[in-house]
Amino acid sequence: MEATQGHAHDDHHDHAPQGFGHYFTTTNHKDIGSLYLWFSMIMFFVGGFMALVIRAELFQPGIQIVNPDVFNQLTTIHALVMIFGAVMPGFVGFANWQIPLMVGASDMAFARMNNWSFWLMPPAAILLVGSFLVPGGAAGSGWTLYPPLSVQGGMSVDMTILAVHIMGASSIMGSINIITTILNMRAPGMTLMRMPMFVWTWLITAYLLIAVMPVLAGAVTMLLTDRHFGTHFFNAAGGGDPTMFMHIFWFFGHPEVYIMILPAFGIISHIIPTFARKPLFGYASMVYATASIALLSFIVWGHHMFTVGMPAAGNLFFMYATMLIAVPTGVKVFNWIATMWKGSMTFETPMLFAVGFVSLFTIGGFSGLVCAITPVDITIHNTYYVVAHFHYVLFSGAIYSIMGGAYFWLPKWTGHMYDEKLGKVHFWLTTIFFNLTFFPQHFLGLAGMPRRIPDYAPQFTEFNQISSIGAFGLGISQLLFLYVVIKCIRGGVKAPAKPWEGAEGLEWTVPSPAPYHTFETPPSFH
Ligand code: CU1
Repeated sequence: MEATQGHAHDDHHDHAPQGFGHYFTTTNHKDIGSLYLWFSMIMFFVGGFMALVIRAELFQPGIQIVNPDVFNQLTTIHALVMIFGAVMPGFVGFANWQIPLMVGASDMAFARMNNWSFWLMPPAAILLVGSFLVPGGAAGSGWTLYPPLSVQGGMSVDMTILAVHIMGASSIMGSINIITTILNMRAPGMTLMRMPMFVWTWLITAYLLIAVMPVLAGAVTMLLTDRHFGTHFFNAAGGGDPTMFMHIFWFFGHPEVYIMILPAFGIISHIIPTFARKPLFGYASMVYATASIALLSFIVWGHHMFTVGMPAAGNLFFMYATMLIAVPTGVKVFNWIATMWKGSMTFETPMLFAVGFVSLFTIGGFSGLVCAITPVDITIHNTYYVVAHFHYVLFSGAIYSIMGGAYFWLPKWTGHMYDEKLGKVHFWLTTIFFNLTFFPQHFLGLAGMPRRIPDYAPQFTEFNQISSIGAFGLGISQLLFLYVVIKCIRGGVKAPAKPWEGAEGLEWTVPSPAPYHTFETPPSFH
């Protein structure tokens, strides 16, 4: 725009930041969605790099690459970066892009707060990753920050606590935005029980976040005052109780697990009907199963602490409550399979990731049931079996859904088709190397190899070497994903309005009769 002295209303345009600067001030849900997704991608590679250092150290027994302190710091920050930096922001990116489009809203309800929610994330990431550089190195207590180790640690623990606070604030604001958008800004005709499944899963996830992020904030604040203000919340010598931290932490931590998987269930519930060319089977049961999982997630936290000496009645309660979650989860898996049953299926990359999700996440679900059995867990607690279990849930669960969802919606987001052949190569390399990395860890755990230890007894060598080779293959394969995404953004075959033969309309994931329009174009309100 040319200089326009005397036209005050043009000033805004004259001073609007251009180029990347525009992203600092944007209130557009699509821009903010892209910011979250790129942030997630960067954190995925940062956390993945740490994982590769861990796997390099574990390639043989003995200490070769990093000392035990740095090893502990790597396991701690790898987890925090992947959970709070890669998985959660990835799903928030999908929420920003898709929820307004799916419910027919013009944008998120609080567009400026949306900008702030995102821009809180990079400082938190800098605090987390930068804590390696301060004297004493990053926090080495594990991502659970258990006292007394986390009370004794250096200033990196304070940086981690501050990072957790900032990311928690971001999550709470994001959740308020999502709930308000969904409850107040749906287009006429979009009743709650007609909402696409991804919207439902995020609505429930947002309530989980608002319920548990303040609990985590309380726990780490008590940790902070124990560290610096002479309180003894978690200090037995002062009348406190370190076990109490575990109870508070896992009251947050278990719902957090579902925060990282419910939006994945939503994404998968869009991909499978599209490529099976059948409406989602059991829409209402999917909604109720999601809500049941969310409610049950609040009463199972004790399954993380079967070894701390709870009464047998407590252990048994947490065991049975945990096993109960298999019921609604089973409903979902049944519904996905029933959706595919006799469908006219094709296997483009998003569908490969969705079918991979259903198969491999279910393995993680079953190993979770194994862990839930109190007497079994007492023997496998703190072993590699647990590491294998939660990587099946988080990688072939959460990450598979993020990648499948990215391939699924990239044509809509960019206007171009991605390279299908490379996408399929990416899926198969990922799936082969993922299983090579994590399946042997079940055997290591059952044989008694402890987690979070840089050295191990020689009989564990072979399975560790297989796992480490798999990890490097897995890490390198993800560069292909980055390449396919960049290539798709920069150009390629123009995507039609409905890239997947018209089968991806929202009517495929809502109950019949479908809404009278599918919001492919903004609905009119007169
Ligand atoms: Cu749990």
